[in-house]
Amino acid sequence: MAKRNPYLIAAIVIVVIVVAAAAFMFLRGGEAPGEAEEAAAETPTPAEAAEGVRTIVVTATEFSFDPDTITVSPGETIVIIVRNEGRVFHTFTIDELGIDVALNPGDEERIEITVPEGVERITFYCRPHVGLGMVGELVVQG
Ligand SMILES: [Cu+2]
Repeated sequence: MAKRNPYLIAAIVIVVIVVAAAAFMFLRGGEAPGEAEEAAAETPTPAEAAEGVRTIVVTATEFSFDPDTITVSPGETIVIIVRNEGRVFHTFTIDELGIDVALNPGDEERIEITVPEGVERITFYCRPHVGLGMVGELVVQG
């Protein structure tokens, strides 16, 4: 009877484990990118959800934002998803924070905002339609 070589058995076990791990990672890697892309636009990332970052969807139409008032806390970080559901170009603009997002009809953009301390209100508006009352505000409370 041939005596089994313990080193050979150990080597075979290691090869089997490595191959299984590689196959597992390959299968997972094949699925992940598509899911991540789809989820990115509308839902908070896992990190945001874990940290309790609020996500607020704001729709822009002719000629208003809905909602047009958002209550926030000083120092809070929020994510605003702006969707242009109208038929003309709109912007979501906040001068104080250097935000100026352009949206063609059907566009959607994700904006992360950290609310500064020491302010009571932050106005957002649409550049072409501010004169038509297309404005809103972040009301800072707390
Ligand atoms: Cu507009």
